[in-house]
Amino acid sequence: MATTKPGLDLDLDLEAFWMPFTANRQFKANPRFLVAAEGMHYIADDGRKILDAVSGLWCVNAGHGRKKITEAIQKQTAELDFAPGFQMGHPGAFRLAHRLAEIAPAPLKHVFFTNSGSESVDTALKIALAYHRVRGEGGRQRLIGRERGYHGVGFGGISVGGIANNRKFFGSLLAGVDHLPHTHDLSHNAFSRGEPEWGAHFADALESLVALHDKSTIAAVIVEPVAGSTGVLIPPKGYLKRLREICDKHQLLLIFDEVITGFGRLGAPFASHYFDVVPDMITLAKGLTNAAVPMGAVLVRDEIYDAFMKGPDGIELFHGYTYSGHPLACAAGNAALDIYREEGLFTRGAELARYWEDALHQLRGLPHVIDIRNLGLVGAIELEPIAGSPTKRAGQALGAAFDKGVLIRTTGDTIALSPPLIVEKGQIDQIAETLRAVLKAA
Ligand code: PXG
Repeated sequence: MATTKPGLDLDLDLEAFWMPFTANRQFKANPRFLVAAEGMHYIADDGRKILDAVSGLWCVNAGHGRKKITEAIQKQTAELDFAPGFQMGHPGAFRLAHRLAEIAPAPLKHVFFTNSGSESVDTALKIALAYHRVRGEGGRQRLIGRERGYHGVGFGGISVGGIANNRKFFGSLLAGVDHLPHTHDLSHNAFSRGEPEWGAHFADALESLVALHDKSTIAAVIVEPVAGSTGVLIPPKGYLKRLREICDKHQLLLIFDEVITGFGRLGAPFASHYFDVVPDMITLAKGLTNAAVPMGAVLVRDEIYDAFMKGPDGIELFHGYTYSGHPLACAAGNAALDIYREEGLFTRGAELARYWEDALHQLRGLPHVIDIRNLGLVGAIELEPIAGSPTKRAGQALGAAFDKGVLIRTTGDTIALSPPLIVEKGQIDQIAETLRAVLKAA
């Protein structure tokens, strides 16, 4: 296999890097490189400007190459490159935790740092199990996820997750996990604008799981408020509130996985604010540092933290990572929060949501478009699969859009869109017009 791409001024060994979630052979036969980024754009290796309609991978919420973040990282690495996080502290981590707790829904006042969304999810699941144990209900060991859920790739995350390909290769996973049904039903909800009217009753499946397993065996329920990487599934009106009520009734912890919905994606700081539903823990990553340095976090409710702090002297939670609260990540996180605040990016999505919605729904009626859905600055266009070749139609659209200068994301046969929150209306038009041209030809 060729080790260099013709025209690319780099001598690259394409085989050494086993690329994540990538068809390696296909990519390496026809590689696509991004070599620089600024604002709303990437620069491809052929020098073309590519409009980023997906915030990298749903993570560069404030746009690319933000000077303030770059400078904060540079300053931090010159001053204190690393500090051990076990039995030692550095100010940046405490500062960032405090600021996150200020933004979080009121009772979630404590922050555990990780390095990714996957680690945040596994951390939250472990805290849930340990919490029930320290308060004397160690029988609550069952975890409940949802079909089509994506919670990263750790063993905890794939166990509660609901995407078959992410699970089936990896053995028996965690024991004692069950799943709620997903809420996606095009026969009722196709082309809904915002939250679908129909489907809150899907939450009642949690009552059935409680009846089946008994509440005394269930520790926690984890869901994405809006499922992202499984195809942008918007929760039906009232669904999340109902889940919260059922969790309260049976003392189940409710975890919102806000790795995608956090940091302004829906036009509010977190989805929890947007839906006015307060979970017991929130998992974060991605936009936390505007993706400039890997970092994740779990926001934890007072009562949970307090239960641990009342235990015997010594380490309260036997969990943590070498890089929990890494100084560079904290510097990037603090700078990202400054930008989100100064530029009003937590609520900019709300101002643009209607324009975004209209731009996307104007694509209704194009060939093979079977659904369009949106919320805040997230959107999806679902295409009818080519018979016998699922994912191919959307995959071709991705290639065609890239050739026309717009980076989109696809999952199955759904095009997923989540532009940086600094997107301008003209750029929303460009995304929609590019997709119109691509889909017309599909
Ligand atoms: N939870 C959610 C809800 C996510 O979306 C993770 C956890 C895991 O985060 P890390 O940082 O471990 O990857 C995610 C990640 C896509 C795509 O294109 C989505 C994710 C990652 C990569 C690609 O849909 N989400």
